[in-house]
Amino acid sequence: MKMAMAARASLGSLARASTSASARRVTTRRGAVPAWGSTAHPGPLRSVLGPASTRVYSTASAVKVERADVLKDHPHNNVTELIFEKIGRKLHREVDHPLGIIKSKITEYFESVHPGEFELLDDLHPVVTAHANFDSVLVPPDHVSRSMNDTYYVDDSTVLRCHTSAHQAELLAQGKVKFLAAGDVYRRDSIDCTHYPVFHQMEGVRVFESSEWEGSGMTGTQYAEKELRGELEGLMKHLFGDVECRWVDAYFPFTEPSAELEIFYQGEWLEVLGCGVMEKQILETAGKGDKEAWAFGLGLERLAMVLFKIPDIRLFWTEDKRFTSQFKAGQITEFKPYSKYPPCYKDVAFWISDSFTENNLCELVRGVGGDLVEEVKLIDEFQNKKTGKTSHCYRIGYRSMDRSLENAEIDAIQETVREKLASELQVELR
Ligand code: FA5
Ligand code: MG
Repeated sequence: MKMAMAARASLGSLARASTSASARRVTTRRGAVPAWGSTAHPGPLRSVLGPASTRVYSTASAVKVERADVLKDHPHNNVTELIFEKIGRKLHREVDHPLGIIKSKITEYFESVHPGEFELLDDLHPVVTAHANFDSVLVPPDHVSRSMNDTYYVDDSTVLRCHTSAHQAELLAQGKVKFLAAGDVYRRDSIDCTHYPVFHQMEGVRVFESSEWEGSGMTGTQYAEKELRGELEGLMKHLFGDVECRWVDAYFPFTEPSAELEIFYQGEWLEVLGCGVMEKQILETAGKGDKEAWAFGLGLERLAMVLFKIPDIRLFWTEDKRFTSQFKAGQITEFKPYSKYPPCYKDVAFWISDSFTENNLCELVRGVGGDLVEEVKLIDEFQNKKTGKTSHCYRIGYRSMDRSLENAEIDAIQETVREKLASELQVELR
């Protein structure tokens, strides 16, 4: 897991490519907070909100994404049919869906700590300019996350947002100083039970006036950092009670200092959010150069998996009643697996081409097998000394959440995968 997370930072994450898990410094364990700031959240939290039905967060959805908005005939368009089908599902806006429930829980927390102050935006358009997605949050021109290998491009200057941070600058410029922005985000990424090319994030931003840190004996940055850490630890307590979590040093182009929070789940550390003190330049551009701010971006699926004990990220997308009927607005209940159908594994080995990437392989496999694809894992790799060619062997795990798979069905899928590997990724099958 630690290794896998390090690899991920170089693939899809907005963190710096060179950040390796082993090189990161763990600063906090179990809510005790030594290095990344120093105080705990003030006291236990009292929910000031009534039952879920009295809350007013969700409004009618206005945003509608048309097929022609994203599946364009442009040489750099890499949006797939499968991705298009997911746009517009807006799982985070369904009050009885685990993602909607957790979104409400988080909103409720900020409402309890800052009554009436945080605004929730959860219907922002997922198709954004590359400028908003990258430049507005200072992502360098050569950053790996800008590549077509990592991001879904509609055309050269338009992308499916790969993080909710794409909205930071715009919302700040509108004059907002305390807000939460939740939405679906899109990334070409590896395939396993905690990664999916479409997932949901919630962004939080809080801007401070100089009068708030003056007299604290701290710089604005120190003050914002301390507040941020306290708020997020308070949030973890609000969501999980006594969960084991730790701070890990991180890098994001838009924050300094930066950190990630991990939660211990199913025997492994799971990264649930990234955060930090906003880079001054972003505030300056929004006409707020004399202020400080913190920002965080958390993965709603990751938190929901821990909270509801949902073992596979694909389950969030199922419309199977045995899943959807288990959850009710305002209630955190443990997921009861309704079946566990056996997986079916198929291996494929090939000599890679110069342009081969694992993300392209995952996209191709998912394009053929859809949500039956549970995992794509490199199980063997070697180089032929004479030819200099590199061989990869991948094990593809297929499993349905809802039914038993027929061997013939998977054989047919695998055969198509093999054909496409040769024709589309130009690899040499072995
Ligand atoms: C970001 O996206 C930053 N924008 C977060 C941020 C915001 C940092 C504001 C600082 C200030 P990152 O790429 O690490 O960072 O993703 C944030 C979270 O999204 C992760 O911690 C994880 O919970 C979730 N996540 C990332 N990739 C996936 C994926 N493929 N599937 C599911 N969840 C994911
Ligand atoms: Mg990260």
